[in-house]
Amino acid sequence: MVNIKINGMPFSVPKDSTILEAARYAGIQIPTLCYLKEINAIGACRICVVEVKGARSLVAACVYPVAEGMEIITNSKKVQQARKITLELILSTHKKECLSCVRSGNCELQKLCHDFKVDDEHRYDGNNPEWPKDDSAVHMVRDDNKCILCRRCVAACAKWQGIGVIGPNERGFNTHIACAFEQNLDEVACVSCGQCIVVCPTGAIYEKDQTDEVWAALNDPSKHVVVQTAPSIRATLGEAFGMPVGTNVTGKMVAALRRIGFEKVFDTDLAADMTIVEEAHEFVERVKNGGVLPMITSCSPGWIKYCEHYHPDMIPNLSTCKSPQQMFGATVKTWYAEKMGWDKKDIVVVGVMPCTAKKFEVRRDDEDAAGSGIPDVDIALTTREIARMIDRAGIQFTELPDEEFDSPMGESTGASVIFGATGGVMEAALRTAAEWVGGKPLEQVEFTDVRGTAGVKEASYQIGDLTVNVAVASGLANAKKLLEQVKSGMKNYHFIEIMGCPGGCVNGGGQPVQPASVRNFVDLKSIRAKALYDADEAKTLRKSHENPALLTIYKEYFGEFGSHLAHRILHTSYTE
Ligand code: HC1
Repeated sequence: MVNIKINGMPFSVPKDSTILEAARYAGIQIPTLCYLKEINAIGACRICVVEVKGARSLVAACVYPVAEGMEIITNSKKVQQARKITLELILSTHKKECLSCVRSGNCELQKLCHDFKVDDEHRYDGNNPEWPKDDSAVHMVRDDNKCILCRRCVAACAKWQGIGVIGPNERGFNTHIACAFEQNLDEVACVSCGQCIVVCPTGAIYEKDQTDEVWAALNDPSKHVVVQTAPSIRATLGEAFGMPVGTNVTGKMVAALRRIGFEKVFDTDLAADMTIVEEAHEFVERVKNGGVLPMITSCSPGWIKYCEHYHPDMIPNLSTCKSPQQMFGATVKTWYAEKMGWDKKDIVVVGVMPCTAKKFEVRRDDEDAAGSGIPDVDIALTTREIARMIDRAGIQFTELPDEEFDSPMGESTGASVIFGATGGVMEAALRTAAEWVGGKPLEQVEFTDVRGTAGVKEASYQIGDLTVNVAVASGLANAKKLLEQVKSGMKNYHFIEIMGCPGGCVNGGGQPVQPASVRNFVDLKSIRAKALYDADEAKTLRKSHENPALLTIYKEYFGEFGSHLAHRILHTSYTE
């Protein structure tokens, strides 16, 4: 520990802290813009400047380390003036469309301008380049006219995901963030994960909004509009309405969707249970018949795109199971359509997903089980988009009663709800595989070694006669490390779970945006995941193969797990 003074008050703080961290220990928040914990400590934006006694000029708190006896002033007139001028300079190149901007009310630049009383937005206006919007990708739009060059998106893409398809192009006033050689995003190997969106402090990057398409379907009396919600949405949607991180809002979410006007409010969790029975069946078959191992999970579309682009040699290792989102849509447009006497052409399936890559997934080839080019899922919305729909409908989310999903496709087990956290798919699959192979009920359903937010986890379990080696990775930079170890023969696994986003879907690119002031100091991934593990524990049924609705669907339609029909409707293929 070292002894320092902040604003004249003595504090003892860990010796390796930066001034930013030390101030936080002392209960003082220093504003930031470019800083992102662990991946973007570059001291570039100068918003976090503070005075240090004896230093020749103001220093950037995010990179400046504390030292014994240091005296720091975080809010002097000089500091406040410097921050205000910096904000005015940032505004001079910022497209000020604040009334209609998708981030209005949740923009870090807007909040700082308010806090520092920037009352002349045009003080330093001059001639600026105009950048064309890049809306070439299926999932997102980049508007460099709102970019403040903080480089958080560049760091997220390169360091969390190990991809690096964006970076600064040109110099000086012409500096802008784009793909190499000014290619459009749809021309490079972007995997659509959306991690760049959730770290952007302004409205420079955002998902392609499809809410108008959903409103149009809801207003069309010839359509049956069915909504499904991914496992993690219940643990995050409340944040969009000011509720604490980690609040489980399942009941209010269902109530809100019903009030928006969806004819059926169903749960993707049912299809997560279906994924598990199909995947566990596929795994057991591969082990018995000498199939390709390790088998790797296939429900994260960002991971699938990454595998196809960057590791096509591993495609035979991918499970052929469609993701739960797609299995759900395929089942609605086959079994459920028949049961309800609905024409599959009149059904609109909307997914509410934590993930921007799901917008890409719905358009993949081979995701049209009902045939005639009818997609399994019509529209994938992010958590943020459904929150905007709830707002537009005037629904008072926090005041809603708790309601239940519709039957039968709202029934699920604890195994499915943990899909939203890294390790959850593996744990769910192990619960089923262990029971099938062991031939007797599992006493202990928790596989805790695969829980937690570490980027890579591994464990070995005795299942029947086989010691099954498993690994779990989240975030594609971690996935890359793991795959390299597998390819080199350094590691020998039977089953691997990979999720594209660090921490899994709870931290997906479609989740509510938390500002850096929260993101840098609160472990969003763990707190959101805890809500899912608590939901699992509260369930009576915790193994996918015990889901009664699933058993009915197989009895009435698919037959055995892994049957020919199940393969045709619920499995998919990949392209190099
Ligand atoms: Fe996920 Fe999945 S868990 S991919 O992580 O398998 O997006 O939440 O919906 O499809 O069920 C995401 C989450 C989600 C699918 C499921």
